[in-house]
Amino acid sequence: MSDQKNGTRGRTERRFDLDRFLASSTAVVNQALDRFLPAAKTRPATIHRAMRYSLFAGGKRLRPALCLAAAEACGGRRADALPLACAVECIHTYSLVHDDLPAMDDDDFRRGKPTNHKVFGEGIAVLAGDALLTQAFEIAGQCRGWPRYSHQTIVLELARAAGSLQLVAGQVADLEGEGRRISSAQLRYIHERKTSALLACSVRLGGMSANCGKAELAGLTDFGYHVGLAFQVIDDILDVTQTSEKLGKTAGKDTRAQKATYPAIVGLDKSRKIAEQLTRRAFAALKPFRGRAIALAALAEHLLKRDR
Ligand code: GRG
Repeated sequence: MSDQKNGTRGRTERRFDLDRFLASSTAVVNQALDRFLPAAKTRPATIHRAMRYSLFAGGKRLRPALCLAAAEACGGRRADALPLACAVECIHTYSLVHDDLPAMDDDDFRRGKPTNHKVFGEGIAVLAGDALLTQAFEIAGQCRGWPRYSHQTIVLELARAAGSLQLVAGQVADLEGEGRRISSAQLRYIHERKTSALLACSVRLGGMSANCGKAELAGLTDFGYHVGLAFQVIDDILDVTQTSEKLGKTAGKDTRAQKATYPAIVGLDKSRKIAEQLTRRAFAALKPFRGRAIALAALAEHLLKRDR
């Protein structure tokens, strides 16, 4: 996207140091996750080592960053959003561990390391994913509610994003679509659920932890939805344009698995344009924040321009 067109890049870069924001959000999230998870030596040590192996393998921590940035945009405190940011990262990591299993995407390489089942075996990898998903709800279960968002609302938000109507639904449609010709509408259905739902949940939970108002929550939902869709289009582009070393996961898998992706259906150039359009829609969703969502805007731009 050209700087002139979106009018955001120059502004966000002058006023906002995204690298610093990401470094500090990653550091606090890693410390908090370390506190929330049982120590590696806790019996049965194998499962705790396996959970920690994938959780601390070097993920980009984008969902937690979005959660913390959303809380800040709504005038909230980082400490209030932090447990929810950790819960979302546990769900995300579980989904990757299961996605890599031979019964799913069958991958040997993730976050720059051998996948969980390659190190611990398939049985333990299934259980590590299960335990990470459960851990997310244990963390969320310890959160307090806020005047506008009860404790129950927070837990429901996570459950709905991770459940059989969203994250799991996306994965089912993805699996069933392999080797088949699918329409752009069906592809959109997959992306909305497999990717967008958890990104939207991340920013919504950040807003809820700041006791945000109705208009702010609607803006965050719209922002998360469009950033999530753009994120997956870029992910598909990177799969065909980058190396495995750069991505930290096996490149070129979508083509080999005959997966429906935007590059496969509309080509690379059109896919880039679609990602730019979606990111513009995400910027537009931040209007109600009148400049307070600078970290979210910078993150949206970063996600569009990322190369891994
Ligand atoms: C229920 C058995 C069972 C499995 C569910 C839901 C699911 C498995 C898998 C979906 C996982 C998936 C691959 C979603 C796509 C989202 C995506 C592009 C993930 C990569 O996110 P990054 O780039 O990864 O943020 P890092 O490693 O940096 O955190």
